[in-house]
Amino acid sequence: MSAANLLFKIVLIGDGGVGKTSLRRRFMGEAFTTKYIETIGADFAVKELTASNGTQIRFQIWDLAGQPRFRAVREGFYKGSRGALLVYDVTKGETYNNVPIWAEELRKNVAVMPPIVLVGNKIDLRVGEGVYVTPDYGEMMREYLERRYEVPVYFIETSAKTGENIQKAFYMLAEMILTQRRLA
Ligand code: G3D
Ligand code: MG
Repeated sequence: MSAANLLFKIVLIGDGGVGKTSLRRRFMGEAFTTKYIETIGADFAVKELTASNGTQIRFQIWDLAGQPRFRAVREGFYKGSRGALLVYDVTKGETYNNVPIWAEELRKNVAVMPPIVLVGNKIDLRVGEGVYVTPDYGEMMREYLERRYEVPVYFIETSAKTGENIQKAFYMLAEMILTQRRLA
């Protein structure tokens, strides 16, 4: 099958400020253009990647831009997504607590629940004294999501500032989508 046929829409979801846009920018590199979809307050960019078995795919990466009007977003943003990066901020417990709300919103707006990469971002800030979300909590949330939605969920911690694990997060999602596709 040609690469043109392997275009997958993926969505970046999670609370405002957790680093969704930064993750995408890091992944894309500096030179990318986005298309802004005014009516739903979202934008997307396309990035090609090669999976481990050599399969060429293209990701159409959707990201909520600014403050969306939620009703319209529900209709247009999630539709047809084949994978999701669900992001929280390891320095803000509330963003971790809100992960199930985002998963539920995703489920309500897709015909088939897609595989998820759960991303604990901003690990460069998890230094010194403080209350942080630890990897154990990430793993607990991963298990919860997998059990509740019966889809593969992978957990990873990243830093959009240093670039740590950014490529791996997106490539894991690609592998999961391709596996789902083979099983379908
Ligand atoms: P969002 O798209 O989820 O709303 P953004 O989040 O990507 O706009 O990021 C929100 C703020 O967090 C930005 O700072 C951004 O630079 C910062 N940020 C994102 N990821 C990381 C990270 O991994 N580490 C650190 N230290 N900061 C990060 P500003 O100051 O521009 O609001
Ligand atoms: Mg953003």
